[in-house]
Amino acid sequence: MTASVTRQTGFGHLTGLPCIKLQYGAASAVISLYGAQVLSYQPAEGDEKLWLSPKAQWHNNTPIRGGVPVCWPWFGPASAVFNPHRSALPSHGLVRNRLWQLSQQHSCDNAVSVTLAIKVDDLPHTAGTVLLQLTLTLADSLSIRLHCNSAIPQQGALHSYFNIGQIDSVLVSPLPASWYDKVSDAQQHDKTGGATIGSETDRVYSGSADRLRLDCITGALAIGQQGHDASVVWNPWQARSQAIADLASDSYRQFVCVETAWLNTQSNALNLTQQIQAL
Ligand code: TA6
Repeated sequence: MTASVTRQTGFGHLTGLPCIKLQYGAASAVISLYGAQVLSYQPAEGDEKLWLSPKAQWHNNTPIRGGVPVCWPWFGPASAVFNPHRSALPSHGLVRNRLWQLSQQHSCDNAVSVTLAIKVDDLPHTAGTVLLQLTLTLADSLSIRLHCNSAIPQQGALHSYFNIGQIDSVLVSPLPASWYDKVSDAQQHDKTGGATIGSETDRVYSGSADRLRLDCITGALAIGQQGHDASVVWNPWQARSQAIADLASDSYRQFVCVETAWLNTQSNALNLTQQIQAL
């Protein structure tokens, strides 16, 4: 199979953005060095599985809205563990709006892969410098692995935005019968074993399975997960979509986030993988 790794400048309307394109036969993926954010995954030419907001930006320290943002070392607002000085810290950690470096690349008959790395020396809760790496491997699926060998308090999430065509066609399954619902700030239950989206949805499913399935009008995907302790399903729905500057008012109809997360805050190394495969 023909495999290649090439640098490109700009992606879609994100002009000037430094990116790397991986090609493996008819499959391709594009990752931005800004945020180590996967922006595109096409298992076959033109069949885009990820969603990128038409209003996404990468200037002025803005994290890119869409693709697969990397949340690290905290998820959502920084809890007290990560914020000993009670500073104003960004949501979802520190690395979504920083430039990473290409540190390794490899192509062979079976796959093509790149590793991006970033050294972070300004963690509010830990002294010293910590190396964080993201390895992207493209073959008959796309595997995204976030790893950090330092045993420090760290959370992580691969906050994937999936291109679902039509929001009322979405089913994410199998999911645990109980979840923490951020919208109602309460634990919720149902026995259907899956999530459909018909209103604002922000659910944290602890102990989710190693393999989820996303059904939607653009085709089914298998979402493999390893090293996680939770999965998050998010859609802002109409009112929140209108309130988020880098979403268009109807954007909520076009994506669902299915996120692979490690949310434990005890000291640990991190080795989190999400694998996306068209079915
Ligand atoms: O993963 C869901 C979530 O944490 C939501 O609560 C929502 O705010 C979303 O992520 C987007 O966060 P962001 O910081 O990218 O606006």
